[in-house]
Amino acid sequence: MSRRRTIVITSIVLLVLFIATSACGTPAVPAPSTPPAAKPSPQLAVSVVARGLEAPWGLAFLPDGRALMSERDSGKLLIVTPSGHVEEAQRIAASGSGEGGLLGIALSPNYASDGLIYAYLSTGEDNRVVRFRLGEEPAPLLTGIPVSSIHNGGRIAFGPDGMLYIGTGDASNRGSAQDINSLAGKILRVKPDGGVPPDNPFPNNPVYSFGHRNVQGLTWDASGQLYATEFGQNSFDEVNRIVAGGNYGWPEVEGTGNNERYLEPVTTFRTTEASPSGAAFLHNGAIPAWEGNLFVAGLRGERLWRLTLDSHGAVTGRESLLQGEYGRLRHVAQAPDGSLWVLTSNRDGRGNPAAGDDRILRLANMLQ
Ligand SMILES: [Ca+2]
Repeated sequence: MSRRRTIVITSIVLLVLFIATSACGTPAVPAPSTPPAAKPSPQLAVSVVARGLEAPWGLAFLPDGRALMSERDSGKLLIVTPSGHVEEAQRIAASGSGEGGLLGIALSPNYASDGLIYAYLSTGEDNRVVRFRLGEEPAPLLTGIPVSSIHNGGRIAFGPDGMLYIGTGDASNRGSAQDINSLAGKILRVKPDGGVPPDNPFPNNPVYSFGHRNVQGLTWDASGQLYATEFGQNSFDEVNRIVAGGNYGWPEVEGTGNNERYLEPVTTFRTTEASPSGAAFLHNGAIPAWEGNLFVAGLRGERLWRLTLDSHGAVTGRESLLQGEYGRLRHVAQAPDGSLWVLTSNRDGRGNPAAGDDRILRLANMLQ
């Protein structure tokens, strides 16, 4: 082949390639479920606040800076000081098997004056929310949430509106998630006394959103918008932006469904890289580079996800933190000093506990 002929053929090939590329229109964009990597994190200081815990689950900070923490299987309510001293406050009667037990805890927004603690726990008959003061016998606040050995939900948190939000699971009965007359597979919203707020989306019904499989993470951004994490079945875990009365698709849809009847997650993870439990936004935190970011604790994924969001709540970047370093992670919460506390869950029957497990980790800037 002559040199000239080679040049002609090469030119034709390039022309064809140019036309083919132009015909594709805009360049390919990443799928919504795999946003780009977030800007790298600052140098982190990770320290162990406390060790020797057993399947810690819920965490709430007292006004004096100490933390209340629940252990799922022992039913212990522990008090943890910022320096890591751990003391048992009381035991709560819970009788769940498997994923059930003593789960989420929350403090009354008026805790300094009323001293009220809320807890989500499993009994032989149901999952329920109870209320009590330290050292007192818990009284039922909301009962009849379906219970099973799996999918019990369990995270509770007060929203900026002063209402108590409760993440539940489908308790192995998938269809219940679409039934607004069942408390399973929902996010519930009740008044601090357990009553139904008059502005709930369904009259006289604690259901706030539905079509959830198993919600174990609830957190609000700086504008007061609620986000929730949810375990998928085989393929896709979800982070959802929660609106009143919204249907999030389970069991018709897992992950992104492309079905206008259901609200889509803001991001999805493979179940192997997440299995997301607790979640927290960082507000006025101790790590300026992470301000406003959303953190999600992964059990099976054995990592802490960091998500960046734009002003519309769309996920613009993701980063895996602590991946494979501390095993399964159950929960993440912002401490009063602005650092992040992370609970491991290696003694929950599904992990490989290391010496010292379970632990509370503290994440802060290296410079501090
Ligand atoms: Ca969904």
